[in-house]
Amino acid sequence: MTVTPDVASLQSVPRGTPVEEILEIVARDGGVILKNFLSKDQIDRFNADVEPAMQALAPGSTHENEIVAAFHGSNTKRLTNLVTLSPTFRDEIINHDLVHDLCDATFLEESGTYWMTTAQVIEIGPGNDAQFLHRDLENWHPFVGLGKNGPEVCVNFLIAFTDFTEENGATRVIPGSNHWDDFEDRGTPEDTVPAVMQAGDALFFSGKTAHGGGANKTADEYRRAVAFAFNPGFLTGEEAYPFLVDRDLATTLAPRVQRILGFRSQYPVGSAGLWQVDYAELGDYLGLDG
Ligand SMILES: O=C(O)CCC(=O)C(=O)O
Ligand SMILES: [Fe+2]
Repeated sequence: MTVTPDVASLQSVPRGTPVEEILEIVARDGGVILKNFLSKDQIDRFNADVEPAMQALAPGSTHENEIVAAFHGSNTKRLTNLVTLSPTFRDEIINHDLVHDLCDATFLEESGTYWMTTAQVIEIGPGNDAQFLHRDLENWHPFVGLGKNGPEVCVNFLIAFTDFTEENGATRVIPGSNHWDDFEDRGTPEDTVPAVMQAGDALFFSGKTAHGGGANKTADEYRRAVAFAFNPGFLTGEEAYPFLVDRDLATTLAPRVQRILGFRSQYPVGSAGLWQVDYAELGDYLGLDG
């Protein structure tokens, strides 16, 4: 059963809002807009970092499965391996205090340590249809059945790297859908509200919240986001970063960044540790400091 949205639009919070307050809003509505999550300078530098790779990338999906290809978008570019491509990403964005504070508060007590499952540019071009509505926890299907009472298995920081308008494909969100009784129900476009944002703002939302990329109805505007998402340590991520990021490069990163990329071990609650070498810390095996 689909219900009308609990709130008419997503709440926005200014920089400096306490983590507990942010998480209260997310627990209630399913998501929140973090104003000025990145500075104008960070936006400009990141966009410059990825520009050559974005230019070289063709829009549309290479996936054979029609449903997956539609999900990826006909005139959408998706760029991964941002740790390698962007110094701004690897030195600043991925080491952002608010990201780590929110992930600590979300995951540590319930599940243990956490790691990054994806960081990808999603650039929606003119004429691209709306993405079908979904919940990000659908990637780990048993959690659909566990529904609203299941553990948090994914949180996403969807960062705006251009302004997001209703016309250019702002992400559509169903506030309150994190509380629905049946997570097989993804809702309808009429239930959604647009996450209108300025470049530098981020939509922080739960894996339990129904959402999807909006249609780009403009003639010539490109809507650029980075979806930057986390799993608890009991889940293994979508992208095999230890095989994408060079080991020498990894040694230059902050320890917590090394951990969320898989260069250090995971410690889920109830476990003596996973992602280890001979039952010992992977970071030790790799000779990392700290
Ligand atoms: O591009 C967007 O606005 C949302 C994309 C998304 O939800 C996804 O790919 O999982
Ligand atoms: Fe999504």
